[in-house]
Amino acid sequence: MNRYPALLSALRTIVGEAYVLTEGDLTGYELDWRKREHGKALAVVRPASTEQVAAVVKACAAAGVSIVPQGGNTGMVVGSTPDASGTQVVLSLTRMNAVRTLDAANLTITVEAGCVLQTLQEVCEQAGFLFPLSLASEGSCTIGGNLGTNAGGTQVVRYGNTRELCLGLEVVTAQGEVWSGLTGLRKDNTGYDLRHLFIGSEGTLGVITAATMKLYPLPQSQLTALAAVPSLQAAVDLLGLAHRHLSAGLTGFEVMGQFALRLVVKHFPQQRVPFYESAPYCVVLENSDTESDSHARSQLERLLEEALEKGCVTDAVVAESMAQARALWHIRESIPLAQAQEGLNIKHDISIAVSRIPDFVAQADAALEQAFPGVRLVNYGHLGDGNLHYNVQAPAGQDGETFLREQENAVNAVVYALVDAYKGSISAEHGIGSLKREKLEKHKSPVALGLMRSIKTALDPHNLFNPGRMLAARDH
Ligand code: FAD
Ligand code: 2HG
Ligand code: ZN
Repeated sequence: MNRYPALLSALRTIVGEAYVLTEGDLTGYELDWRKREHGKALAVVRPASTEQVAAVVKACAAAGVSIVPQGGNTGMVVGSTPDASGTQVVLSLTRMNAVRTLDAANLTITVEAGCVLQTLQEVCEQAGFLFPLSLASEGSCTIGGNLGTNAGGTQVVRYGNTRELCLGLEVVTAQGEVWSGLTGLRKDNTGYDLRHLFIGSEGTLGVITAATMKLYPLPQSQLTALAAVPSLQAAVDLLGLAHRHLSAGLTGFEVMGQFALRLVVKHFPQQRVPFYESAPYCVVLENSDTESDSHARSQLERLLEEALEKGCVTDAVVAESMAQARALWHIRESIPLAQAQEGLNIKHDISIAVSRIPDFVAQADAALEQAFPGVRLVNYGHLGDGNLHYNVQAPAGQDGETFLREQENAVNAVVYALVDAYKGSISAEHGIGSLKREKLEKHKSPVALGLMRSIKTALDPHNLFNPGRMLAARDH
């Protein structure tokens, strides 16, 4: 017997019988990507328009039922799935996936929140433009989720996070009103910039229904290289050289530790992974060029020659074709999947000033090895942005679930104490969700937390949207 029969009936009237799911297998909506928590939804509601979203929000608010906005459900911090109470509505935006307009002269595209990122990239490319946001989950994550988390990915070094790519939003507020902010203006200083409140708010302040995003010209050439480096310091030195040689052409700079690459080889044996056996780290870097392929190649070759001379690279390969470039990127993108195959792991999505990363990692590696002998460190990520996925896997032969249950807090304490000491961030790109909520309270200043609570209370006074995520529900 379902609770809230009147609400369910109202929701069916708003979106149609077929789009209010209460029975059958709802695992895809209720279980997070990392399989950390399996919640229970009152219903999964799938609206087809902004008007329907507004009506759903009003109906839920009237019934006192909270809403969990959801896109592709690829989030890493348990923020897009319902809690276990069976009283929350999952509002899935995936039916709202239309491209509304593409303004070539203004270099903007306006798209609905449920559009899958890869679809958006493809639409833009077909029209002769680049939409540069790129993540390994792009085949299923949505632009609404990307905005909700302010996703980063592999092109941030040149184009910035999702926030930097967004020029306007359409949002349904907690009062069920529609804020239409899809201006596409690059300059607009008419008071508080509301768009920035909703970006990165993880579904706690409003439902993003559409967005106007920036477009870029397609580069003439995109060249990818893989380089073996003798140390993390050498990778940082290579990054400095890459900035100097490639300037704005440097569009990606990713580091991969040896154990991370071993996991790729183990779980995806069909992939060819150069250099990993002999180098502690490898780097994937990309040069995008507006001139020509030969110009891009000569720039990249000059960079690698100097890096080899200086000893910050020991071996390197430059992709000869698009297929080879994709294969090199595929190695990097396979790491999270390989790690998931290896078992549950403790993720640390941290950022630290690039210059301090080698010292941080040396200290953190030593502290963890001493406290948890045999622990396996899966260190990789967006070094160009100072963002590491400094993940910890149980010692070989130990069950991941048990390791997490018994040691997660102690492992986190070691890593986050060092992150604080290095003035870094405990969440560079994945957000807070429910997984890091208590950590946020420990690592953010009371003043910052107070301001965040004031914003939540002002925009969502009845705690309708994603309660208990990012901020504790009792705070409002
Ligand atoms: P969901 O997981 O559905 O939701 C994420 C959050 O946004 C939730 O809090 C949800 O409530 C909120 N939300 C969703 N839609 C809306 C909306 N319309 N309005 C308001 N709030 C909304 N992340 C990175 O930053 N960089 C990476 O490189 C990266 N790589 C990844 C690789 C893999 C293999 C996987 C599985 C994940 C990766 N992620 C990465 C994490 C994840 O893909 C991103 O956080 C992504 O932006 C989430 O999009 P989504 O549509 O799946 O959102
Ligand atoms: C990536 O960069 C993602 O691949 C996932 O942000 C990171 O699984 C992770 O820890
Ligand atoms: Zn990442």
